[in-house]
Amino acid sequence: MKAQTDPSRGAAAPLSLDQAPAASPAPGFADAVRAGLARPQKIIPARFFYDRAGSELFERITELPEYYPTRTEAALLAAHAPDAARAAAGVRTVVEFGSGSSAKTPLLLDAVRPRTYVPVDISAEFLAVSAAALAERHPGLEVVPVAADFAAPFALPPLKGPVMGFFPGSTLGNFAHGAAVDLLRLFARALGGEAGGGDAWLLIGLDRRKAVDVLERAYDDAAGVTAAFNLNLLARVNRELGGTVPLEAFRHRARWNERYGRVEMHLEATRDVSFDAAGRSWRMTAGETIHTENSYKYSEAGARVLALASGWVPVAEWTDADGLFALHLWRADGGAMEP
Ligand code: AVJ
Repeated sequence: MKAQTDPSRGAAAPLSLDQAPAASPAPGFADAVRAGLARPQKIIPARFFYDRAGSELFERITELPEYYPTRTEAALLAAHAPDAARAAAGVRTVVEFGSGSSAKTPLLLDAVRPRTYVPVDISAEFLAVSAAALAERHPGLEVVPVAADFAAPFALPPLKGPVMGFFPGSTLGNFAHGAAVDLLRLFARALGGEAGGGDAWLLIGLDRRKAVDVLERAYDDAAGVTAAFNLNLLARVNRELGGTVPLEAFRHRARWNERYGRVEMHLEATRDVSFDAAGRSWRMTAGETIHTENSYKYSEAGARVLALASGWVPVAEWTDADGLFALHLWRADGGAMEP
């Protein structure tokens, strides 16, 4: 890895994404790109969207007129966090998975008033900033940040129950159904709810199925922010993996896949291209795509099956007037033996 030594670089005019300076690769990124680009349908996993530029672009997505999930979920939380707090009475600890900037957390903490808040996030930087802000806003609240990838088995500090997990943002939508069940089982175990006889709850936000044009517009906005978010993945390959991907030869695609019940994002080659990345040479033909994200959508019935298949019992569901998004309250089923 070459160090950046030219001091004029940081002061230069804003760099376009593909000219940005080299950066050290995120753990697992090179392996994921090597494996993903070698497949017949090329893929790069969605979790690599979120470098600094990608996280900033995602923040802009959440403010777009077409991207309804964030503001709809925030309104649902404002309206129904007190209902969730009443249903799950006596919660002492709230654990948030993938807390990120924790923008929605105060709405929940104000209603539940736990003693301890445990934000779990892969970004230690995000964690430190948001943990400090929350501690200030909620005097007396014990904040115990955990820097971990919530999608891999991770250790939590000993938790005082009852515990409520909080998983907003329809983040679960990025996981295929089997992986979603695995993750939800992991949450049940981590929160002490499965077979441990503990009392555990999960408040989870899931985007709903709806008209295809509404879904596709939410992932292909008029201002092109989602396109920039998707293309940043290739810019990141260039920055971190010595890539020579010609960004102008790719276009953003978002399309609903009815069979799987998901919005897919792809990066489509607009001409035959060849480039280097992660120590290999790659070729793509015009029209070929790299699949970069799945965003699964759940009907009410679909969400119920998901819960019951993964160790949780649906207790309540709150949705907006247009049925765009839903907040679900589930309770761990305690591992009771069934005949
Ligand atoms: C953060 C995974 C919930 O799937 O809607 C937004 C990410 N991708 N626009 C989603 C995303 C494109 C978002 N999640």
